[in-house]
Amino acid sequence: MNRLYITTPIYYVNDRPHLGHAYTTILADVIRRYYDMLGAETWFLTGVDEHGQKVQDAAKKRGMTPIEHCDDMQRHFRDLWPQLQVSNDDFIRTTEPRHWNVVQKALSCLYDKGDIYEREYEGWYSPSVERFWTENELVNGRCPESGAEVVYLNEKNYWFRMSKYQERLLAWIESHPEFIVPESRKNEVLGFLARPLQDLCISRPKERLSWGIEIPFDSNYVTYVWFDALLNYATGVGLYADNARFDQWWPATVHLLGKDILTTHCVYWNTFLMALELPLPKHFVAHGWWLIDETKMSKSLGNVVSPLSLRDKYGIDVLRYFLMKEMTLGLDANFSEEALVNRNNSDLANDLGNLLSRVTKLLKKEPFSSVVPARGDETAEDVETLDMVRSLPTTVGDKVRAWKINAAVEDVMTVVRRLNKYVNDTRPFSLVKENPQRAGAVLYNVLEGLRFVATSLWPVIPRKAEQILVDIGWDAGVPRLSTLNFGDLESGCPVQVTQSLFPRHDWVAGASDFPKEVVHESPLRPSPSPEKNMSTENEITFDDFAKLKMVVGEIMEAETVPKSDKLLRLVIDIGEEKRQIVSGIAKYYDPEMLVGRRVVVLTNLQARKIFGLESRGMVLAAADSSGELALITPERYMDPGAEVS
Ligand code: ME8
Repeated sequence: MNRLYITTPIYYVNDRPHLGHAYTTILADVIRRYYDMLGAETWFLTGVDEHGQKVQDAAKKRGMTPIEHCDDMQRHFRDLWPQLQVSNDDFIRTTEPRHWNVVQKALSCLYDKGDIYEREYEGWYSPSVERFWTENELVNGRCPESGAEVVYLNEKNYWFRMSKYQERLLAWIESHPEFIVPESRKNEVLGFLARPLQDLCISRPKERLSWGIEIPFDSNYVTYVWFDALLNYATGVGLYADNARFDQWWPATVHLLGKDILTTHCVYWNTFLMALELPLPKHFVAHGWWLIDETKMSKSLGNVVSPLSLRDKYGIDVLRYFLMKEMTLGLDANFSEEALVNRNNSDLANDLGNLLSRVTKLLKKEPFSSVVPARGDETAEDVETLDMVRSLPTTVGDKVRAWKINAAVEDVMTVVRRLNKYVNDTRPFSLVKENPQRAGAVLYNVLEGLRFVATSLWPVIPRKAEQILVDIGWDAGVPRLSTLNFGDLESGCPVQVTQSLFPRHDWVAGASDFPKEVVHESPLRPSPSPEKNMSTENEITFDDFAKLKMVVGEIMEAETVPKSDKLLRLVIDIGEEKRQIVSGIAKYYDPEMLVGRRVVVLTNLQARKIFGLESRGMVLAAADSSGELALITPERYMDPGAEVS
């Protein structure tokens, strides 16, 4: 496989991210880094789900408009990822114009081909999970999924002919054994599909829920949040906006998800794609839950663990290592701070840290003078250990391709333990007196072993792995797994000892608990801006204001202006014409990300020449005190040319 397009679910912005969200996103990052090392071209998308009842309710609780709430909350997700060493390529918000466009086009397409139809429906509606249930599906008269109250509704809605695709989906799952992983989840989906599939209600009347993407053929409705949310995966790589890019990345290689959202992904999403005549993703990988005291860690239960508090206490590499090692694909895992400390002490401090410090400390002494010793001939004593080292990239690569990250990490740790045994058996610390050459050859083998280990663990613990490589005298950057070659480490390169690379941590039973965070005990509010002195000195009259002609425009083209790092050349459809505008936003927006966006354009600004290009008009943006810039966009879909006043 030479290309990987990997996604995480887009998380609801009804609350802050917790360890469960961090797990899926770090897992995606680790897989992506492994594929980079295996020589693939990769693209990694994550983001946030901003529409629907949950978000509307959360905004209301905080006394904010939904978009104010989303603008504020999305930062907690967007800003978290770099702090956890996650290197996503794109971060999508479902309120972005690029996404509305896709959702509305997809809805129109399905409506035109008759896969969306109108129907009066009477039944039980669960506001908590935003869907209808039949009488038989209710459990003790309540929502079977959330346990919350249901209400009886009679309303006209739009429905997607999901039932039409049941047979095709079943046949697809059965003929593609790796489509849904692990097997237990595949069987769950097959079980679901063994019953007749119902059509899916994909609209919500605005009088009940206004926070959503308007249905293009009926302005009294917004679309169901899942119809909107799932399409993010296609928006993210240019569906209906950039065909070349879309063809490059679609179908997605893998959607990662928790087992809580299996049906929406494996049934709803695949049937939407079939109806839209788009290829299906290659794999759905559903992991288990992080539990606290045998209960799912979740925002609504208020038992969530903050990933940043753990990072601050133990360091990002320890946290990433623990999360990747502790959860077996498909199974639930219990989180406790004690387990994290134990895992750190046994694997990182004892096994790996000890191996590294034993050899680097020995190499500081004579006759080695802190440099990589010469490689010797391979003896019978070496073969088994070195064979294990040499086959590590292949065994790790195989496990990664099977999405078994914890097993890949275990393979690396097996080699670490083997190398420790090799040092114990060959005793280079005693051998150095009688046979310094052989002692040097043993140490060379261990250094090479550590180079294979650090490279194979780099996706999980990038910082520490890079430090190990430097310590053992390798200064050529992180090697690719696919090109690792035993013997490439050059003798004579400097070796160093880094103190406390893998410190032990103490765990005193009952002394402290993990940093639990009960989210929203008091509503989160953005910090109030300092009082501004609203001087009347610069007031303008209404007539002055009326002179400004501002309209909504859609960006058709965007490219950098040669020799300028600030400017972009934009072509904007403003309704009756297309305008070329040169705008100073290059530092804040990638040109690719702008195409399809709707912006506000001041159209009657005198034309100017900027860098030799005629610019007719101005794109409006806001700047905050730190100089960060954000484009002004209409709050919902508007045709180009709509007047702003
Ligand atoms: O479901 N253990 O968003 P969400 C492991 N917006 N992973 C967990 C977890 C736990 N205890 N809790 C959450 C939504 N997760 C929708 C998705 S996608 C088109 C729309 C992770 O904020 C896991 O990946 O409820 C789970 O599937 C996801 O967060 C749910 O996030």
